[in-house]
Amino acid sequence: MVDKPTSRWDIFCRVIDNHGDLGVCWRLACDLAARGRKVRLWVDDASALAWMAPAGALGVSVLPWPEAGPCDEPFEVVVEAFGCELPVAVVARMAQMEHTEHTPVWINLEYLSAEAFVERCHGLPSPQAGGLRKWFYYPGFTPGTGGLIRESDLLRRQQSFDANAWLRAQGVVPRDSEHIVSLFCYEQPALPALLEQLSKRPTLLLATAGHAARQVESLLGPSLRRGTLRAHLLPALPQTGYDHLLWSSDLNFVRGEDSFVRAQWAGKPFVWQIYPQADGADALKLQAFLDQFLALADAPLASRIRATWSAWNTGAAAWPTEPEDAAWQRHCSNWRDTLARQSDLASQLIGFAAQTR
Ligand code: TRH
Repeated sequence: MVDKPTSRWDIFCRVIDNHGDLGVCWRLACDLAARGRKVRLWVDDASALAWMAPAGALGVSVLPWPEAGPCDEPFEVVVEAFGCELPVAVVARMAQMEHTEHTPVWINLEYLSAEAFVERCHGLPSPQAGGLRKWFYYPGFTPGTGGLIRESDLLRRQQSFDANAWLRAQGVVPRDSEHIVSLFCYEQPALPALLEQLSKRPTLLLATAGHAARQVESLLGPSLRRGTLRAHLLPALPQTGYDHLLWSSDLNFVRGEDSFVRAQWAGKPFVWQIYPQADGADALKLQAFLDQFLALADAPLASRIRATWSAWNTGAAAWPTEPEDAAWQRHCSNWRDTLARQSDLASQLIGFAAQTR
């Protein structure tokens, strides 16, 4: 049974660039809806949902960003994603509702990071004009944070997933000895070095639509082959299909925020291209994650992974790790199991909102 005070949620999302802002908000909206909540997702550019979520989701309505003028009555919980700044009318309406039984809980859902400030700032209130309070909510990798999006049936679906059948349905037939590598990246100066290394072993490279497919095609030419490497260019997949791609691959190259998290749930070796930031903040964020992720790894494995991730994020020509590294595989599956023992983001948000109201 759904507890009444948190049964209806508004999520506000502005698309800054790429697909992560909407990708995270969509997954969260679906996960809340699957737990019996009614969700309105307000977004300034919903166009990517045409391929990311063509079937929509029961319990989630997607609405255009409310421009100036009177607004709909806010729901019990209002999530401002990534500090996107709520429409003025929504804040004004919430201020009018202040000190009534209908006052919404206003939560600012922050970007994911493993940096130390996350545990310090998670769940802190921030007083706003009009007597309102906004709560800072940080996803993260430790019990002292808001956790990660993990649908209740995610790991069960993963266990019964038939990778070969899914690949065949995409028109992809791997050969017996081939390693399957998925590629989702930004502009990537280290790609030539990676392709060179992959061309020395039987590899099937599945390049996602956009930057990855374009760069692979331009480096390999129309044959999409080099040595024992062959590539396949994928269309833009629905989010569920992208998860299936991660589960079907032996090694996943991911980027941004949402694909990075989903690769961790896949439990397979992954390499993260961090979203580049002008002030060097990306390097700190990358190191903070590696420190947590590798805390229990043995020293030789940790240094191989650090070197590989560093090459991928700095465009270095060297390519230190072998895709078939068994210790790397074990480490990623143990990491997934550790994360799965923590409470997920939607459950924690629901608990937090109920407690705060
Ligand atoms: O697209 P990203 O780089 O997104 C972001 C944004 O740039 C954002 O502004 C920034 O702040 C953030 O990174 C850190 O990468 P991300 O987060 O992995 O989002 C991609 C989404 O697209 C994710 O939900 C998975 C989805 N996707 C599909 O649904 N189908 C596909 O075929 C692919 C390749 C991705």
